[in-house]
Amino acid sequence: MTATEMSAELWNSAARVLEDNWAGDHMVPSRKLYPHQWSWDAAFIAIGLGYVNPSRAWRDLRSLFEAQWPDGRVPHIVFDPATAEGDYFPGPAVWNVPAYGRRPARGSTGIVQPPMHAIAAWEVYRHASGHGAACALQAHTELEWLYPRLVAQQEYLLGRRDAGGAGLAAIVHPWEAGLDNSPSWDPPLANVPADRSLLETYRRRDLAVADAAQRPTDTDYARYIGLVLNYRDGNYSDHDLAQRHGFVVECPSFNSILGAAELSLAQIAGVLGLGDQARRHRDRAQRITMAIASRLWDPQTRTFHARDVRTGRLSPAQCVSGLMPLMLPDLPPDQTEAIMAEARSARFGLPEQTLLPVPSYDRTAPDFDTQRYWRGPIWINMNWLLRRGMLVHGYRDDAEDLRRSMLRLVHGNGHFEYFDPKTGEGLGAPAFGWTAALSLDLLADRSVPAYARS
Ligand code: 9WN
Repeated sequence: MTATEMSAELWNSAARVLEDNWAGDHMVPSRKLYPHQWSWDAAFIAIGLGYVNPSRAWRDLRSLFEAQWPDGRVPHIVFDPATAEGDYFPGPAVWNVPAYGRRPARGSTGIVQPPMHAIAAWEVYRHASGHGAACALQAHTELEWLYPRLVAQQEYLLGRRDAGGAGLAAIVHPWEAGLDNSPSWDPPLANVPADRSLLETYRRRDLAVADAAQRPTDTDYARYIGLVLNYRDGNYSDHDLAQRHGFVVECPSFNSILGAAELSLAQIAGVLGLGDQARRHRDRAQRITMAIASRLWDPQTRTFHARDVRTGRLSPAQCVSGLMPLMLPDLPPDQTEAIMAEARSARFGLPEQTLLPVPSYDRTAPDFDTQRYWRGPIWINMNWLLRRGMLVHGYRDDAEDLRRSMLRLVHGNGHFEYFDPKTGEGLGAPAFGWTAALSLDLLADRSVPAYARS
């Protein structure tokens, strides 16, 4: 098969996944496992929809931000009222979110996910002119609608969630990172009681539709539910988090996205004619970068780690999240080079050595697991962000190798949620939205992010 035929085949299959996962006014990540709208999935998916159906990209982002809380938080799941409680766990009744704004009660969860949306909105806007004048005009109008909401989202995270007081956002649940059972969370989670009787009251649904070996253990799940109940029972308040809540962590991936979002907001403010705001966003991005560089960096391992705000300790695990600060153009050169060295090391082995994209966890760690979720498997969104960082810092050859290895992987194995880091076999949910969406972007877009270093 020629490269052109491969690209056409992949393009068509990806577009089909997005078509099939459209649910009227929003996208679902996967019909099989995730029947509602997820926050950072919507952002990654919008980037792909921007090529095949920009109106849906904007509609999906609107659906998500229509569920934004008055305090600025954007919920990690917006529940589809047409989906039964039993079709996803923990569903609306467990979260029991009160009515807010004009939203009915139980319409969403009360936690967040990484703020990828400004990055997505800017990407969709950037590609809109390719679809003609009407699309370009629509993109401008949508940016005007989204901009204040995106700013409120950042202000929530940088305000109420700055539990460590150093200018970074803390997450209160592993699900907030989107890297659900990454080994980064093991030490902070060890202090959270694992009450397994909770799994008798509340039954897991994921194991009915996915292989248990590829999902979190019951012990971890009991902790996840305990954390949800604690945050819920405190009315989702962020007051005194470090004292009142068992899991309060600064994640390098979450905060790198937070910083990169400020740079996309600067671009958006620019096209909306808000020059002063653009400068504010760039300043904020720089402050977030400096806070990551000083607080989450371990000079011993020469990579970035999650910090437990309650104990002040860095998590020892070397995870793909540690590579994410590469997205930030003002990262000190020494740290930039260290990330590239880490990505090329036996731990992550860029395609040059393995022909595969980077795994979610250190390949050499004794507990590296080729099947279980975020404890080894390859995820396309993480690799897409890593490639973006490479382009930001001018590592064009590595970025191109990574792009090709992602496309090869998805073309050969399908639009799966994640992939075995040794064989490339597809794992988790099939017909997964962001794998398809980002494949479209990788096929179409070889350009450098607008704020890349020259
Ligand atoms: C919990 C939807 C989400 C992704 C996360 C991924 C997984 C959910 C789950 O699926 O998490 O939010 O039930 O395991 O880890 O990144 O957004 O695709």
